[in-house]
Amino acid sequence: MKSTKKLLTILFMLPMLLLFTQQGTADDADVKVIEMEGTNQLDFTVTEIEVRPGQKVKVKLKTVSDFPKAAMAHNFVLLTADADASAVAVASAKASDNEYIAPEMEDQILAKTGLAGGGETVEVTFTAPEEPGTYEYICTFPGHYSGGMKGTLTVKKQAT
Ligand SMILES: [Cu+2]
Repeated sequence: MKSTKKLLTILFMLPMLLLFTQQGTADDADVKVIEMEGTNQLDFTVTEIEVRPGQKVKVKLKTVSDFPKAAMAHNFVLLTADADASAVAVASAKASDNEYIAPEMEDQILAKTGLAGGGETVEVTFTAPEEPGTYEYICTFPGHYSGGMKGTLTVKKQAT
């Protein structure tokens, strides 16, 4: 009698265990995909991103332009909370041999793509910071940050 009850309990719990396991898998695959374009007007078409702490994020950036890549290309560079965006942009604008990323500024960079010329798409997958707050992202192609090419990634617990 007792063992039957035990067996029933186990049988009852099995589906729940499976459910939990499946949910775990679903969470791992829960990547927030952000698709945006970079324009000749030096804009990201998405300037505000909201994510949960530690969420996996994939940013895809496509450059829409007919100009040659040397004249018009974009990247997505996510900065640390206390980064000096202007300093990163100014230094990186000189790093033409390193896809416009100044090596000495890497400690202020959380995630970055390569450069996308017209018609090209670049992407990066990263884990959002655990610390709630606002993180700026910029394009480090010369003149683009000062031309207004930036946006903010907000980490908050109730992000949608
Ligand atoms: Cu740009």
